[in-house]
Amino acid sequence: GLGEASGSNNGIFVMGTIYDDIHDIGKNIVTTVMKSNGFDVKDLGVDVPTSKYIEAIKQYKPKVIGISCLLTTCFDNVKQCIKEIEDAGLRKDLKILVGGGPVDEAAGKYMGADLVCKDAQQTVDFCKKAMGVK
Ligand code: B12
Repeated sequence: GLGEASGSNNGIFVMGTIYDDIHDIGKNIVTTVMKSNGFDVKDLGVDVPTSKYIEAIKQYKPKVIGISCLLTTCFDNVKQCIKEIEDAGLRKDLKILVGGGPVDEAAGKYMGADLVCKDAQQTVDFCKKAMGVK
């Protein structure tokens, strides 16, 4: 597929949908487009607990991770997840992207994210810059 054609040497991107949320269509689109642009995407799936993000950050040492959230009732979960990543001392060299239909700038700020991405291309553009891809 496209993924193989362009290789996956652009860097690691960890992606998942926040706990209590099982929406995955947007996450899967972003994952597919990131892979086709040469990123090594570690897709943690849906309903992802904070502990799983923390494990993945320790294991893969990504420069960027993504958290998808389609439910306003889960905004606090994302906020808590980001706080725990920070408390674990893992935020220093890490950018955290959030996205999903109801996530606007204000929500992203509330959650403590670095950037709200409205679509997959914005994710690609940000990650290319963050990971120094020419
Ligand atoms: C499809 C859908 C479902 C499907 C999900 C199927 C699946 N496999 O994902 C099903 C039927 C299972 C479902 C269930 C529920 N849903 Co629903 N669902 C939707 C719906 C119609 C579309 C979502 C979608 O897939 N959009 C298409 C994708 C491509 O768009 P996207 O997710 O926004 O992703 C794009 C960008 O946002 C961005 N992006 C997304 N995530 C990320 C992450 C990162 C890191 C980055 C960089 C970018 C990024 O890139 C993507 C590509 O462009 C929305 C309504 C809507 N219009 O959004 C409601 C909606 C999200 N659901 C809603 C609700 C309430 C529920 C339920 C609670 C319903 C119920 N009572 O059971 C359950 C919750 C289940 C759960 N625990 O999660 C509400 C949420 C309201 C709110 N205030 O939060 C919505 C808004 C509908 C509504 N208007 O009421 N749902």
